[in-house]
Amino acid sequence: MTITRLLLGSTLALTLGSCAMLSPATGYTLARQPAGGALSSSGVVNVKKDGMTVMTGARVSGLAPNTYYVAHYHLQGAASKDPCSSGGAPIMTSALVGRSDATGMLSLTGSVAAADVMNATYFNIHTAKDATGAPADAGVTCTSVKM
Ligand SMILES: [Cu+2]
Repeated sequence: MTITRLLLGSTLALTLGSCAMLSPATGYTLARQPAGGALSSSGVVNVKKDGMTVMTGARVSGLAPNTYYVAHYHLQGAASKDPCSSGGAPIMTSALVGRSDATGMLSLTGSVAAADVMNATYFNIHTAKDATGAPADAGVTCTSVKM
């Protein structure tokens, strides 16, 4: 188990090393956020660094239909070492607001200054109160990220 983890770790480091030169997108799988209640959504986030900009695309299914959602990158919080449980502050310049379709599918895309999100440890999606993107909960789905 330990050996497998070490090997995985070095493979990841090599992959990230080559990514820095070629800057392809890094894909993450969204999982239910511990604070997220009963919704069991699934989805992916693609993060692409392009010079001074980070471009983000998220596709999530299994959400409530016709509902506004808001995504942010977050700084690490103190509540847990697990980023998605840490309760960290949202990075407001990274907010992406969108509305799910009638089947509960949500697509979000946007870009943010790389400097703004360089210390982010997770990306999550909250139910939003409305089109302004004010969060209505602590987050329904989340992934840790390495910027
Ligand atoms: Cu958030």
